[in-house]
Amino acid sequence: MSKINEVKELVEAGKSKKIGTAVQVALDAGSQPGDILQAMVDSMSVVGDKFSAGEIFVPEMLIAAKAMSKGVDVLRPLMAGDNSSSLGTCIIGTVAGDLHDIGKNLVSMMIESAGFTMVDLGVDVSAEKFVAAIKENESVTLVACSGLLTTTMPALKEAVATIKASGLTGFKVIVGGAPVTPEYAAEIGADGYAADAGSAAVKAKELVG
Ligand code: B12
Repeated sequence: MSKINEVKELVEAGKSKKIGTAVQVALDAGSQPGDILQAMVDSMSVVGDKFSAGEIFVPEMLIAAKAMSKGVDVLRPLMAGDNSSSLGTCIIGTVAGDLHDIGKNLVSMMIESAGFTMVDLGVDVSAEKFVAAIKENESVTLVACSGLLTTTMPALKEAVATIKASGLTGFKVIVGGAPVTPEYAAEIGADGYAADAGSAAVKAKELVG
């Protein structure tokens, strides 16, 4: 089995203790960090499909998520950019009622590598907490809201509406997450949308630059 496939299988099986070494072995064997990351993202899709099919349940999803996070920890230093932070501060969080953070963390990592200073509010972030963070932090140029559940799309809408109604200015709002479409992003008044972490970084630069 190729080293990268081993990483894929360990994520699917939720083997947190083995994943760090497996990622390192894949890197040492010449795999690119981006390819290893993509393999882990693919694993999470497989896990989601198995959950949909009733083959696995929430605990299995959770241990797979933990394994992926451990794998990402090994890749993080290799994916980071120059950290010059010249594009200002980006506030990021997963919206209220939503506990998914892998995608948000990847988006955070890539936006950081594009030159932003990140302030990560974590998961289950209320609209008011986003607004408070914009007030508390200096030179906020971007607010990024993540939503992974169809049931939390209204929370995404509320976050954008509350941020826009706050009267605060000087930043753009970008939204994303699996159920979010460019049309929905536009409909709720977001300034930008991106489908994945790589394009989120490109869009972030475009919005702020
Ligand atoms: C892992 C996981 C969990 C873990 C999360 C752990 C964690 N720390 O994140 C746990 C076990 C907690 C969980 C719980 C639940 N989950 Co869940 N989960 C998943 C799973 C398998 C993987 C998600 C993931 O990490 N994907 C990998 C990342 C890299 O992809 P991503 O999140 O989509 O992010 C990318 C893009 O969307 C985008 N992006 C994301 N955020 C942002 C933000 C911005 C600003 C931008 C620009 C882009 C962007 O860029 C990211 C990187 O490329 C998905 C299945 C799937 N196919 O996604 C189900 C899934 C999302 N979960 C689902 C469900 C139903 C649930 C539960 C309701 C289950 C239950 N019965 O309790 C609960 C809800 C808990 C809650 N209140 O949030 C459904 C959602 C269905 C729907 N359409 O609403 C899915 C799709 C599974 C399924 N097929 O049914 N889950």
